[in-house]
Amino acid sequence: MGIAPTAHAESVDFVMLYIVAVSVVLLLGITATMIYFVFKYNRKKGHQPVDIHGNTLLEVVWIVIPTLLVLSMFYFGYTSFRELRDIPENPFTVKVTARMWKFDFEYPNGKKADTLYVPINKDIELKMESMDVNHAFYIPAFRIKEDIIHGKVNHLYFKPRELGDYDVACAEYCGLNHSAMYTKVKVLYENDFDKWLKGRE
Ligand SMILES: [Cu+2]
Repeated sequence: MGIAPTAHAESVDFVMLYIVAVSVVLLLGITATMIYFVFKYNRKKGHQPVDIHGNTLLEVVWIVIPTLLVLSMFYFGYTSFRELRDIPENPFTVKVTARMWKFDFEYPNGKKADTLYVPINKDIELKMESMDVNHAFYIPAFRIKEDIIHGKVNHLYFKPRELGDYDVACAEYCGLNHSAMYTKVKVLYENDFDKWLKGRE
């Protein structure tokens, strides 16, 4: 696995791994304990259940540990969500228009394209509108997705740190050719991007 194409993708992957790791530890721990107890406290061996009601230490442990775990999941999830919502000052803004069944991109100088070209290491803001039904703008490699709702302007923010071509998909069923509603985001060096932006093609 290479380096994640955005810092945000890295934090999303971290939250995912963290939650899966905690879940696996709990699953294995609980299952192992359960199986062990089934054999150890087998009634046929003469064991009688013990009343643990009022055991303060036990109650504190099973309240505090799960609470801390759940709060830590919330903390990591929320901070990586904030990265998407706190758009830095003066981003490079591209207008996105979604319609059945393609995306159009319009740049500040009026240039239009059906592929999203962006410069590397710049804050990119998408201002997204729909001409017809609801769509969703999804860049799986960047771990970002936002609905495009008819009659509303929605925003998406990212900062690419790796050159390359990444898939863009519509992620909201929008009719017959929804499944073909794909394009690319192409991350270029800034001078290549400027050349493209000023050029005719
Ligand atoms: Cu669509």
